[in-house]
Amino acid sequence: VQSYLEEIVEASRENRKLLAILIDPDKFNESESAAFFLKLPQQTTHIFVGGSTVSKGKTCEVVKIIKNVTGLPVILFPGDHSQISEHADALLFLSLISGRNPEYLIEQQVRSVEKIRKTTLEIIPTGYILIDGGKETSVQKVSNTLPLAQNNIRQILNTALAGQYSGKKLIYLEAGSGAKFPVSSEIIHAVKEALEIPVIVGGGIRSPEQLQVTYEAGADLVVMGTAFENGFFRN
Ligand code: 1GP
Repeated sequence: VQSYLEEIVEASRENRKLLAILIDPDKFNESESAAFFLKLPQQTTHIFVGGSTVSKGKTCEVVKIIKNVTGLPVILFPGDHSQISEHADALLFLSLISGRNPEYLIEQQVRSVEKIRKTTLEIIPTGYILIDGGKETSVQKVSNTLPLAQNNIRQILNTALAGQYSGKKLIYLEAGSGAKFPVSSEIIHAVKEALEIPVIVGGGIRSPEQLQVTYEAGADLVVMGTAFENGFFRN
């Protein structure tokens, strides 16, 4: 099997757009899981699993259920070191590089290592950049860091490049789950132009039109969560 990262890099090179649906384990309803997967858009390529805070043991439970109902790759998108499950396929090894809180730059990462070493998860180094989405999101609250302002494109761009230069394989531009407005096309375009690695964009993208706009701006992979919490677009 080719690596999950390689698949994303190749899609990016060939301009094939990817769509990840984000499942928050605490909000996942087991009895409706089969119906949930049937209603997902056909173009869905990945399932991401995670949340800023998730109750203990829930991630593992939910990943196992998801693996039973779909053949899509299941990638962990953990809010902290407790959200790691050996049953997933890969792990976004996130560093919150927009923030200045060592807890989410390196401490959680160090604390996750012993667990990760016991798994066969593919580890994908990812620079995670929190950008203002018009309201205080749970990433901001839990991480106790400030998002970068959307008009400070220079700072966002420099942060993304610093991520690439320090070896991150993906850059994730995050407006936060349930953001009032998503990351602007101007930001996505500027980051995509400058970077050599794939760009993930998420937060506040709710309609097929917004999804299209995000792709056109240059996102390689878009993450949608809230819009699918009931299994379908809530236009
Ligand atoms: C959050 O980027 C994801 O981490 C998805 O956000 O729930 O707003 O789609 P939404």
